[in-house]
Amino acid sequence: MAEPYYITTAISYPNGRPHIGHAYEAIAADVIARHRKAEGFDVRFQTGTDEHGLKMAQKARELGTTPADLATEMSGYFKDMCDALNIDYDVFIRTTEPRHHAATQELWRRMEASGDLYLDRYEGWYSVRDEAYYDESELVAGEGGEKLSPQGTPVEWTVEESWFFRLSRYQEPLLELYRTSEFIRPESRHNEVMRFVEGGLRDLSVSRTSFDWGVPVPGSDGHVMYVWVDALTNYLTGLGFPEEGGDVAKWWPADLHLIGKDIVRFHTVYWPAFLMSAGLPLPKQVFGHGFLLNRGQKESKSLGNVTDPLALAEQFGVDTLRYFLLREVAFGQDGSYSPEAIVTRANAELANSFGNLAQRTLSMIFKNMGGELRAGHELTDADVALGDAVALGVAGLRRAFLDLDFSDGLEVWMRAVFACNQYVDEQAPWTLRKTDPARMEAVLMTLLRCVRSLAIAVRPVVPQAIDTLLDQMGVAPDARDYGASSDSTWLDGLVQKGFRIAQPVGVFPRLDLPEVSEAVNA
Ligand code: ME8
Repeated sequence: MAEPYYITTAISYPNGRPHIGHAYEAIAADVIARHRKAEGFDVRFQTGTDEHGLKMAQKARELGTTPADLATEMSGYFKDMCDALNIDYDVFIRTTEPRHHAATQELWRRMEASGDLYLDRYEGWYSVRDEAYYDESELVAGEGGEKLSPQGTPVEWTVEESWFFRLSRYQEPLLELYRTSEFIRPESRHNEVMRFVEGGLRDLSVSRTSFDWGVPVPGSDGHVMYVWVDALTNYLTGLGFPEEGGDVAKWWPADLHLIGKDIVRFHTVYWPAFLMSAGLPLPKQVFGHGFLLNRGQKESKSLGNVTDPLALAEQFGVDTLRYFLLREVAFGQDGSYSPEAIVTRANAELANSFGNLAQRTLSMIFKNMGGELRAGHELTDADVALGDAVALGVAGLRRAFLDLDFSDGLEVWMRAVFACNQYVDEQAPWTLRKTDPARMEAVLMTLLRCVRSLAIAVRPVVPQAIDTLLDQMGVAPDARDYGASSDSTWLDGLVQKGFRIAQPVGVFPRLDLPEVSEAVNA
């Protein structure tokens, strides 16, 4: 039976429309999910929206609407984004769903039963934007000398009666977890969190009385849960928790929580502590990816540089955007994008290298062999060497992707594409047509097999284009995973069936920079 693999993204605040950071995270998670499927895992992929908390309540007031209506409208845009970017999730969770309230209240009761919750008074610096309390020592000074959170957001002195979670109890178990597993990745985030926890943990305020837009605390009138308690629980809600069997038994603990670097502390300190308290297994890994910057700058309304990810996808193509983001950004680090960088990368690698290889190969088979395929050619050293180079590139991509190292994986893959293009130039099948037609066929069939391997390898990143290409090559829809038959078995099968290559249609068009960038800036 296939091994289960459960991956989640953060659930986004639907207090506005999705931005490029949301698109980046969704795309990366989708590539991981598709890659694991291609590797033969039984995959479950969950995403959604985080609809409670002061931030939502304040935004709704500002817009003259209710938090529930705001959440419903904006959550729809997040779903639309997933559809538009080809994000193949299994579960989209909204934290306002009744099942989520039930799951969160059950987690609360379990933490209470462990003696980890107590009622007290809270005084501290609260940032609504971050939905987090900060220590005086963590604050930084703003330009006018005002106090700001370490993320640079405004803080207010807040006093309220609150339930507390005994986070201080979990310092040692957490350090033990970090030391003995690969719980936090990448390494830089692991080190940050180690240092933070080594510095000591204070108990955490986990309820609010100043507003009511949240999950009610069981048996404590007037208290709603701190939004992060409820938000983190979404990963269990989607599996049907508190039911014990079924999906919880099959999928929990999660294999990977993919999140951005700004919320690593919530996922690697609070979340495992809550789970330990409730007696539940811990997720296997939390990966904190970097931030995406627009020409090196953070997007913000005041700078006027906020980009709609769907407009980018429309301008450049969904597959192009997906490829660019994973190829350009070293996963885990911050990255930058611009129309020029997208076009340059897409043209150099997708259009001129892989697209051109596939197009040249199919069109020479169509023109020079009437589209007919043949098997059983005698192979030269050059043919065998090319097959080896491609096999190495594919294996390199798969290994790197398992390690979430997408840019390196794609680079190794691209080297194999270059090897194929060099082989075409050296073998010059267009001249062999007259001098040695049998050799020309061997060259074209070698290339066709290589194109198939390279296409299947990169399919998780650019699924639409690759499926269109594989359709033209007669690769059956259920034979597009890494475990599918070998290239030679596949070719024999096509020859037996009498499959013919038709006039090919290119799948990676060349992009034109001036037009594209004018359109984006318009
Ligand atoms: O943090 N580049 O929601 P959110 C890359 N509701 N990633 C970015 C980014 C950028 N410029 N900006 C944000 C929340 N992100 C909580 C999560 S999970 C139980 C609750 C990432 O809408 C961010 O790091 O502010 C997070 O992983 C995700 O987008 C949603 O951010």
